[in-house]
Amino acid sequence: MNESNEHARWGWTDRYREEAAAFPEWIPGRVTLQHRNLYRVITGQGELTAQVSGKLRHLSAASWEFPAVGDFVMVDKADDREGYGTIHHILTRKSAFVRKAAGKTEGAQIVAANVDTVFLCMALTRDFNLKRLERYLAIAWDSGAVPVVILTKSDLCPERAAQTAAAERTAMGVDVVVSSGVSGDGCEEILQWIQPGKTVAFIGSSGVGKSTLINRLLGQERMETLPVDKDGKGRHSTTRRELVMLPGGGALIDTPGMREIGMECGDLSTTFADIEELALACRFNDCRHEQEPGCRVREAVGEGLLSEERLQNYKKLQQEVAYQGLNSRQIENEKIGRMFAEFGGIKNARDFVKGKNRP
Ligand SMILES: Nc1nc2c(ncn2[C@@H]2O[C@H](COP(=O)(O)OP(=O)(O)OP(=O)(O)O)[C@@H](O)[C@H]2O)c(=O)[nH]1
Ligand SMILES: [Mg+2]
Repeated sequence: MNESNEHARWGWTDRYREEAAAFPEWIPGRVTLQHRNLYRVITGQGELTAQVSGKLRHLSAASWEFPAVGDFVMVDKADDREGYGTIHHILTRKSAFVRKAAGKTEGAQIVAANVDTVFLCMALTRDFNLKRLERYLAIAWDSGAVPVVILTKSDLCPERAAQTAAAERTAMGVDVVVSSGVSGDGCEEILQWIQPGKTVAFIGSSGVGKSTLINRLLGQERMETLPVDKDGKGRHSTTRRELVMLPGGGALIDTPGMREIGMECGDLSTTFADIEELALACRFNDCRHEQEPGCRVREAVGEGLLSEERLQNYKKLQQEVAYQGLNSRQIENEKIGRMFAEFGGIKNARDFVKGKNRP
């Protein structure tokens, strides 16, 4: 991408430009699609099909270290094959929505990178599930992107006031939009987040209507959609994550419905700010809110200020976060640690830089 206004509309900012300047031999681009080890990358000089360089592959131990849809990357255009290239470097992500790989106990997977707003989509039908929403919110807060809750299929649910109010209570201050890809309900509101220079991603179970909503917002049948089965379950019609650059500026990422969303990462403190605030008044700093004396959280349950169910869900998620490995900040630290291993660790690297900067 070059310095043109057009690229700024795609989210290319000074922050990326400065980092990219360290690699003058390569050109910057943005990953729009991934299929196994092949990537589609859009650059100022057209679209390329690219693979990861041998060195980058060698340095990348975990899947989150490989390029993901939404990443800004430095690529080398192949001299011998028009339209092909090699990805040498991933520019530092400003946000990453991470989930646990389906069916595995470890291995974080990046669903979308460099997202400004993540639309957490949940249908107002049988899909509606506040516990799942809590999980999504925790992961979204940890990702660095701002969550917005989208309640879909409003045309199928005339009585939605109670569900909307319940979602608003769970989301605590996060915007909740009621929408329909069929009637167009809520679309104008959603479009307010889709601005030049911004990236949005749609996340949620299969069949909730993410792609239908995206088509409605785009005004064209850009994404494939499939009817839900007789149990109301989606059929995984979208099978890959894809970023679409909008003609008016801005980028939008459609994702396949998730079967499972693990708590590999999750910022519980924002999602459960009410409980964490109550916990500050507990007598013991490490209060587990079980039988401890002076527990303000249990008191609040007794007073009807907090539901027992919400407290149990908080404890369950807390355990998952504790046991299922690293959160994204730890992942980032671990990565930095590995990058500086040859200097004898991050501390030596810092001392080295300080020493260099000394007059
Ligand atoms: N009535 C109604 N049906 C909808 C709406 N949105 C989607 N549908 C239908 O629900 C089915 C699933 O929609 P999709 O857009 O494919 O769902 P998705 O969330 O993209 O699903 P995956 O790609 O599998 O993750 C399709 O038959 C759509 O026509 C809506 O707002 N109202
Ligand atoms: Mg879809």
